[in-house]
Amino acid sequence: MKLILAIVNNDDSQAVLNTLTESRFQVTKLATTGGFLSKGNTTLITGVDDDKVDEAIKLIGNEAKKRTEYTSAGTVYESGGMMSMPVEVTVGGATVFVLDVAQFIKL
Ligand code: 2BA
Repeated sequence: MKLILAIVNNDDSQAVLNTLTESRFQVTKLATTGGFLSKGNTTLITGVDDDKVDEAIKLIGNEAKKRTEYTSAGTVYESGGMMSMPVEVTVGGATVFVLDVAQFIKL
């Protein structure tokens, strides 16, 4: 058995949770914070049989793809006024750890 820890963007977490549970994976969702940006993210914990690891990772990747979005965070001074400039940002993606499970016990 393996334990998968998947750290995903908050915006993707519900879709990842849904696809995993629809495929009968059992999942625990933790509200976490990235150490570098100090922004909220979501860590999903799922215990899976060894032969299901690839399927789980594929499902996570399908719903937490890296993609480009535009935000109006930047402003420039132009033609006598402040103009909002679209800034390209990469969002999504997943950081996935796969750990060996020594014991799995439900009491
Ligand atoms: P990612 O590498 O995609 O990481 C996204 C989030 O995944 C991280 O959020 C952190 O919560 C988790 N994570 C990634 N690698 C990890 C690891 N080896 N162990 C434990 N947790 C891990 P943040 O820490 O807020 O980082 C956000 C993004 O900032 C990272 O995206 C990376 O592109 C960049 N970054 C992180 N640490 C950096 C550093 N020391 N120097 C430069 N850039 C950094």
